[in-house]
Amino acid sequence: MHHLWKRTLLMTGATLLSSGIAYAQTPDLSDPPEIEGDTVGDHGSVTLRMGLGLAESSPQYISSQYFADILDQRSEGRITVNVFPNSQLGDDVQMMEMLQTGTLDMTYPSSSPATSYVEELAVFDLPFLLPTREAAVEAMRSDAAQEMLDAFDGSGIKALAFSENGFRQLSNSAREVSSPEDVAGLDVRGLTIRTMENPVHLAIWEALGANPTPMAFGELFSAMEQGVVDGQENPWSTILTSNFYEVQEYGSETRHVYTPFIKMISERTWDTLDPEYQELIQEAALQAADYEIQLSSEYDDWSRNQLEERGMKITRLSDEQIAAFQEAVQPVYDEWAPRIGEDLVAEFQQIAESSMTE
Ligand code: KDG
Repeated sequence: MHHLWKRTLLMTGATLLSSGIAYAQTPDLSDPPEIEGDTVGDHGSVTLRMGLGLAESSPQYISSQYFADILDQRSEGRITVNVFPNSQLGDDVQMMEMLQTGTLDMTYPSSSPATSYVEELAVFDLPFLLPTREAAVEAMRSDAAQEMLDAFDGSGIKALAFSENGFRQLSNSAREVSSPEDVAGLDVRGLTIRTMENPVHLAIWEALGANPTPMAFGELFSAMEQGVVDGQENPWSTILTSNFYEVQEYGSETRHVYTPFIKMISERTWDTLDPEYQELIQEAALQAADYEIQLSSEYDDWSRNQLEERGMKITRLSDEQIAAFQEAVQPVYDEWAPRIGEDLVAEFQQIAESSMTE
């Protein structure tokens, strides 16, 4: 299994080469850590179906194949994970509901649409809260974050681990953007921006004078292609691996939100598993999450550079320009910090400040 997904990626790359576009499909990625640990006992054969939103070349998919490899190897082939990318089984909201009904075993959504299950997750949606990957990882591995994962218990979803979707960047098809005024439009209409189905993201783009439009990820490419929305916001690696650059001319390095992924399993599935299989799945989820963060970090700047090579005009923002965005979205904190919990917000702000002084 380990080498199958590598061959898949190479085939994907070869497809691009056959079309005459000599673009690399992935950066030179770190190999996954060697799979260590004892083989678990024979508690029967299990096949887990996992639905993902992103493409085969994404860190989300590559790390999920590593997750599958760990389970395959440490169960001597008794635990199989079949991974379905590209939102083919549904979007994040639909797949979480499928976990609750038991019609899907696993999924790996952004934390943002999951705030309907655990409202404290919205702390990760607060704009410009976590400025560095180090701060984000410390926040995701904190006791407070573990309490958010535990808060899913009883919802039909067991949340196993946080990993990295990444720093979100603005893209659009209308104009270069380097200020909130460019988003709102002074003598032209405000940009229509697709957001995840999350109230804090709606508030952010309303505060910036845009017309926010919540929409499932799987509908986004065609909505941009048809001009239903002017733009969207996602990490560079998603904009690249989901080919958004084909329908988005402009990018702005806003890094306005750091979004985690959450690896999830259906409680109906979980409850059928022997405790030894449960322990292995939990351990593998954390190992795959750490690997995914590593992959995402290797994709980040490389993806932005690839997007420029493929024709996107990407505006890098100065500290002063970022400060103008931070000032414009301050009302989001005024509204949402009390709802999320001032203590939790303050704890993550402390993590952020410490990371800037280290
Ligand atoms: O499966 C996860 C994807 O759907 C993820 O990219 C979600 O960031 C996301 C978005 O913008 O919907």
